[in-house]
Amino acid sequence: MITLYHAPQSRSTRILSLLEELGVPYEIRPVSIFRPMTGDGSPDPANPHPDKRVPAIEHDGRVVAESVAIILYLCDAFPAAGLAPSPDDAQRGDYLTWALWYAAEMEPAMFAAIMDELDGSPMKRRQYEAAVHRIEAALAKAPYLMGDDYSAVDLLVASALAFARSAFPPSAAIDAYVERCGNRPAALRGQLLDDASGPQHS
Ligand SMILES: N[C@@H](CCC(=O)N[C@@H](CS)C(=O)NCC(=O)O)C(=O)O
Repeated sequence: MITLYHAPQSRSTRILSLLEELGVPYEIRPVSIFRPMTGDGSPDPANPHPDKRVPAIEHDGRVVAESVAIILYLCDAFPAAGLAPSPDDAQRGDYLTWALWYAAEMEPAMFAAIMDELDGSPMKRRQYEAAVHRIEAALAKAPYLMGDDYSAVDLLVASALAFARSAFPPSAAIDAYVERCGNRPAALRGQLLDDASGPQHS
């Protein structure tokens, strides 16, 4: 059994969608978190995440934290859903590159844009422009980051684009990609579960 430690409208929302994609049994354990944007909420002692953040999962007594780690872990543990190339697949390197690139490059660039830090830092501006370029170049070639098929890295990247769409430049290709990924039945079910799991937060 998998337990997802979840707070609504947070980075754990995409793990709800992932679990729906995987079609495996799981339970949602709501936890409170501190919300730095509003100052609401407080860390929950029941949350096994080392920093009392979300997402965290527990699977067969093991705790996994960090969005990307959880996604890689679950897609390998439940390969039947076909969301990740196996370790011997030729696309595995590409998949790991996108997943780690998201955490190391895209998310910091996205938050630099959200916090209006790009004009004050040529280094952050360069990282941001490289991130945008990489997404646009991939979507100019194919409907998904790794080609014709949806994968877990699309769930990751598209959820961030949806969360902070205005932090990225206007682009019909990005809009269509966000819609394509967000309209998947599993993503819609994940969103409904998120809406039902707690009060609205800004
Ligand atoms: N890099 C982490 C970030 C986790 C994170 O910051 N989660 C936020 C919610 S979106 C949180 O739990 N914040 C509570 C806090 O900062 O104490 C991941 O992707 O899992």
